[in-house]
Amino acid sequence: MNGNITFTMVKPGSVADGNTGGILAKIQEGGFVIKALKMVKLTTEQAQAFYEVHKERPFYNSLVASMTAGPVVAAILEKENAVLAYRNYIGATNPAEAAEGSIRKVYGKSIESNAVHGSDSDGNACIEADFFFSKLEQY
Ligand code: 3AN
Repeated sequence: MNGNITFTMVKPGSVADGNTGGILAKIQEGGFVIKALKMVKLTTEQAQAFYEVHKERPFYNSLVASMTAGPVVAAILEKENAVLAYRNYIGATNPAEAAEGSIRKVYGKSIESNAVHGSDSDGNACIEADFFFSKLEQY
C-alpha cells in the first residue's frame, strides 16, 4: 500500500435511509476509485475492535450500538493522497460543522450518525482495509 488508498464505510443509518447509492455516486464524482466493496453487518465484537481507539470515550458504547444496528457498506478507495483528500471531501466529524456540499453535510444527521467513516492515516487505512477485505477482495 502506497499512501494512495483510504477506507470508508457508509454507516448503518445511511444504508437504512437508502443513501448508499447517492453516497457511492458522490464518492466517485470526487475522483475516488472503488478498489473493493461489500455490504456487511458487524458483530458487537467486531465493532468494538474497529473502534478500540475510542474505548475510553463516553460515546463508545453508543457508537458501537449504532454501528451494529444494521449493515454497513465498506469500501477501499484510491486517489492520490487518499486519506487527506477523502477526509476533506467528507467534511468535519460533526455534520453541522461540515463544509457545504460535503458528504457529511449532505447525508449526516448528527456527530454520531455522520453518514460515513474515513480513515485518519495511511497506516490505519491499511489496517482497516485488511480488517474488512481479504487480499483477494482488494483490486
Ligand atoms: P472521524 O470519523 O471524523 O475521524 P473520530 O475518529 O473522532 O472522527 O470519531 C469516530 C466516530 O465516533 C465518528 N465518526 C462518530 O461517529 C463518533 N463520534 C466522534 N465524536 C463523537 C461525539 N462527541 N459524540 C458521539 N459520537 C462521536
